[in-house]
Amino acid sequence: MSNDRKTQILDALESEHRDAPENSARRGFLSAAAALIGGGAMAWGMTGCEGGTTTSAPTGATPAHEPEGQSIHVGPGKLDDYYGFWSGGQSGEIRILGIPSMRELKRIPVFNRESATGWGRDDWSKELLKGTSSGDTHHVHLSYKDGTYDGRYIFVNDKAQARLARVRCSTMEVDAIVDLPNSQGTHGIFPQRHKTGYVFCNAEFRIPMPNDGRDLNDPSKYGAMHTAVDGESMEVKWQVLVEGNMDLCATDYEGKYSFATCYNSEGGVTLEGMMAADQDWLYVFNLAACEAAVAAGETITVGKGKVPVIDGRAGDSAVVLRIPVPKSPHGVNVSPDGKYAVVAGKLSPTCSVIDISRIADAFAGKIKPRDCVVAEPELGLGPLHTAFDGKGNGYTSIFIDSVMTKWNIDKAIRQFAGEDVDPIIEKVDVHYQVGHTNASMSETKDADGKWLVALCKFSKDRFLNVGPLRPENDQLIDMTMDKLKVVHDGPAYSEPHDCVIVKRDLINPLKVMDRKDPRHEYCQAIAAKDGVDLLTTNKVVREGRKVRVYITSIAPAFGLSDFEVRSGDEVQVFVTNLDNVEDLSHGFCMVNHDVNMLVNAQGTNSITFTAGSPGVYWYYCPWFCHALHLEMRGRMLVKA
Ligand code: CUK
Ligand code: CUA
Repeated sequence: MSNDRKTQILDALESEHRDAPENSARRGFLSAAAALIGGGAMAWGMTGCEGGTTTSAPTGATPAHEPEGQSIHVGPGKLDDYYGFWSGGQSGEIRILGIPSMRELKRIPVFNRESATGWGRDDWSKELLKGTSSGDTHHVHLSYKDGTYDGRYIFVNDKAQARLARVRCSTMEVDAIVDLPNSQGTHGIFPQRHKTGYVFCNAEFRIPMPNDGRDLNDPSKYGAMHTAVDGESMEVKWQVLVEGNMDLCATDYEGKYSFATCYNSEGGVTLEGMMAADQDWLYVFNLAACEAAVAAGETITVGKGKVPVIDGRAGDSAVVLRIPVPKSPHGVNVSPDGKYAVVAGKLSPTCSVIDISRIADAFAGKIKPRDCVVAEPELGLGPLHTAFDGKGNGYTSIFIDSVMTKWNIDKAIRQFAGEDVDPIIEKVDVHYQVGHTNASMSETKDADGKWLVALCKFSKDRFLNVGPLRPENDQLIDMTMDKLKVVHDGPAYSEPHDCVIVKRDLINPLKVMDRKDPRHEYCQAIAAKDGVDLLTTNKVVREGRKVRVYITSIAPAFGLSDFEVRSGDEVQVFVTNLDNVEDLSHGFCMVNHDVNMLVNAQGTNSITFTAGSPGVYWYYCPWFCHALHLEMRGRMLVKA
């Protein structure tokens, strides 16, 4: 595109933005030209921050007589009321924050390699990661029971490598990673909400089926998979193949349906192609029908794959329904009462409200799929995701306008039915270009309307300049007053997409590891072959060129102060932490060998490396554990 043309389009988008800040009704779909350039976050970012729909006071300037609201100050030694579980985007991790303080409490390495803990370097994590060291986490969701969190598991996607990982809340460590077959760009995921049943995973990118070199440049033959993973066994159970792509995912509260937004019903492979149609779909999957099809063997296999695949490409069926929604929809969120699925229009200024109770009739052919839509309020330019307060209101993130729009679901339904009511309650500026949003307990039946988070993609000028790569800005908003109030700017490293905010009493992690930990079991199974009990033994076992070194640790000493190997040996070191003291972690770092791992209290870890050239190499405990922590070290004596 020529620079002139770019400037023209940017001007158009900017003036569209400037001229009509208060009147969203004036704006229809993004014009093709504006959308074309607007599709790049750069352009949106350049225009979106200037003024716009300002209805709240600028943050920082506190008007007189303002109600107090909730305090975000959590004093020294005090605990936050909520756990926030944040995805870490390209960092490949999950983060745990305290809410409302927004203090970062922990990073859980998932798909990344991490130096502090040795994740991606120790034996157990290497086995799970199968040689990869990068990932792209977007969506974190916890396991459910009866519509609320049961505190057992956290699930997270990897968009980069089409995987689903599970973290055990007891240890806040990954215990399983599953590859999703026939999938690229695994994006939206959502667990079932009535129990730990399936976790559904959407493939965002359409690919040939199988993707073995056939149909390379025939996109009409591409498809995408909606994958059902068993949240207990972490096995892929079945997949539904559809023709369009799938973006965000949601489930109902009863275990009947899963949902997937489709922004590329066109099957385009270019930007223009994907934006051509004014309507795309919300796919609805009928889970009982899916299970029946699998049980009856009405499935295909893709390539040499073993997973049963239901072919849902032929149009609406008992298995899959396409509810038309405008235009290139993004988020889908289900209201806490379980009644509505709210689909954000992205390139349409609307959200489509789907009455879940009507879906059965649509599957039965008694009504048209589109008749499931009971409201379509105009909320602003670029709606992406919706959170809820449990009081009948939605809070939709509006990317281009850089606002959060608070609106009333009932009023939106009445307006859609012809009544003269305005569902919009308020818009509050956020800074800048908000992507996801979530509210305390919003994804459960216990949504409590206390705290709202706007995960902004750009921070621009909100923090000290740290060079070209700036932090994102996760803004905390108090929902409890008459007006929404932004109360905190939270700089975040690249790049949280989504978060969930969970009442603290629902999460009860262990204080020290228990020996039922899968990592300990993995290590003990290897040790057992050498007749070694990890809890009592310090010993070196040689088997050809392989050497296994079993070491216990109690602050401030390792059970072995030296061991001897030969240069070029494959050395596997097991460290078992016998300290039974809360917060007393040890670790094992072998200098000059790229070897470093964490060993939690009552935990075991192992790491494998090749002994370097002859000489003395110190190993040491890298976690400050004792007044004599620096003395907690030993020597590896490497002979020629
Ligand atoms: S996506 Cu990032 S703003 Cu991956 Cu959930 Cu919507
Ligand atoms: Cu153990 Cu430092």
